[in-house]
Amino acid sequence: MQKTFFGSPRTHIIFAADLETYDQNARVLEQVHEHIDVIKVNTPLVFHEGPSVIRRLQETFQKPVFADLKVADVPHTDVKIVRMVADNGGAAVMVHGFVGPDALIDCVEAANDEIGIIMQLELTNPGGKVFTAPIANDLAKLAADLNLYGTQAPGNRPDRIADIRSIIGPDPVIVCCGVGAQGGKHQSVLDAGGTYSIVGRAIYAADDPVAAAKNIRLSKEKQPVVMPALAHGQSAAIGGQK
Ligand code: O7E
Repeated sequence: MQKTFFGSPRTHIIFAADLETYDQNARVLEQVHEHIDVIKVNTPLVFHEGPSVIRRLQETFQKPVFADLKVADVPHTDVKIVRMVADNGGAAVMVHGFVGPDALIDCVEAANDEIGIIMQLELTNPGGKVFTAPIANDLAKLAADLNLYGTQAPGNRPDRIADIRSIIGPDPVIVCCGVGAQGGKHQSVLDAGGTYSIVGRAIYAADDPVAAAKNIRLSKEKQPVVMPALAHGQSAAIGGQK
């Protein structure tokens, strides 16, 4: 059984801390931290602030930090990045599945059960359908065979989340980017078997980031209200999926 590097999901939201500096991201996180489970950092922020930004965010906001560094190199380079994340307080690191089994096995070994390895499968941009989508199911099988902590899936293509869940089984986490600005919906992600929605611009670029985060979070808690006593036994739902 895998460790739960992200803890138990509560809001099922990962905040993509994609603003340029620590301070800019911290200002948003101070407002929205109670509505998110995990903080994701990517390469531009780590270049700007250095890898210590991972521990700084983790300690300040008491949330696991997921280093989305999209590791995509030969094994002896990949493992250095994995160790850099582990040694700087990260909870998980993103590795491209196309690096192949040898590189992934070395990454798992380097992670030493201190951090989770999450495999990138299928990019959410339209061009992601050209080269990454055709290999994504095979990569998902490999992720399952290697017992990785989880995989990515495109949050703006719920049918693909369902495909990937059926391949990897119930236990690994599935982190689904593309929710909000790229068209995906939190409720659809969870209905399709995703564990987390990754949300960036729909929160940090909103006029009111708190209201935005709250709305996304609550969208999964809204149950359809069934109207009683409609004619001919029909029913109608109000609310439900946003
Ligand atoms: O569209 P936004 O603003 O919500 O940001 C989306 C974030 O998800 C951003 O950090 C981007 O780098 C990331 N992402 C994608 O948008 N598409 C992908 O295919 C993969 C990721 C990603 O997060 O990969 C790791 C799970």
